[in-house]
Amino acid sequence: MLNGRKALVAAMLAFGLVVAAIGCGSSSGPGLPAIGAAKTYRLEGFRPRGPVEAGRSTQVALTILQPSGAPLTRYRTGAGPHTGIDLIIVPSDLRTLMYEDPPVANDGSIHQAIVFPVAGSYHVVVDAFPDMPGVPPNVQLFTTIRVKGTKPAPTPSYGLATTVGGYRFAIQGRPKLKAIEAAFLTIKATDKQGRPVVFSPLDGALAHAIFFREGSLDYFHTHVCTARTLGCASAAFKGVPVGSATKPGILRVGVLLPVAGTWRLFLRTKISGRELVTPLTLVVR
Ligand SMILES: [Cu+2]
Repeated sequence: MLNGRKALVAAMLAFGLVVAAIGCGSSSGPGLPAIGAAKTYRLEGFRPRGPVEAGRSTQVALTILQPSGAPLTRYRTGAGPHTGIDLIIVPSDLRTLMYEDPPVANDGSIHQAIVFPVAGSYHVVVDAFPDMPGVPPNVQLFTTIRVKGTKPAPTPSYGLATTVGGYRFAIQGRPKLKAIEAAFLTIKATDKQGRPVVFSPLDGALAHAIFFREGSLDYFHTHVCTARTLGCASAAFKGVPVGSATKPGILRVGVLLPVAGTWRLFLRTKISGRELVTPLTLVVR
């Protein structure tokens, strides 16, 4: 049991944190040789550059440059955790989450139309899965988009249970989560009649659990899988005993969060052909 837990910690750290460090890069001032930058992946030609309007379709565009400076053009697709690249965008108040798997053009450029629902500052996570020998299984890069408009209504205070699209998602018990300590959450999903829901596979997993920390917007992403979903079998999840789902309507979600604080969990699932994003809140001591 202990070995399993240690392996979970190691593998989750590798997936969620060490890889994130690649995206941080090191800065180089004017006149200094760009030693750090040459070793890191980075975003090139990111758009939009200036503030955009809320409620209107906006083209988000980017290319990932490899440490060599060449654009990254080969992404892992198919039965991996994702379709090659995830574009995850959250407003800084974490009221909602936007998630896209944009197509990659032959030159490595990525274009995705996004409608930003309300004014605010939006945190952009580009989570990419390169398909090349000798590269990390995934690369995470971050940036910010500013959206103008009227001040939105206050963010709802999500708790341990949320109803979305008529389905109630409830974290069972009162989980005692600690920073850098692996744990599992049990989440029960029921329909209006109280019956357990039936999940359909979505992007290679039965559920995607995407975590952001309030304030700092630290990011962690894991999956719930069954024998029928292969989204937990890729190199990015090597050795991770990720969550499981053995009973209808019950998801077991593996959690390993790096720092104490309040974390918003966005649970992506598919029920009756409809994709749902359910916000929940967790406190990590
Ligand atoms: Cu996912």
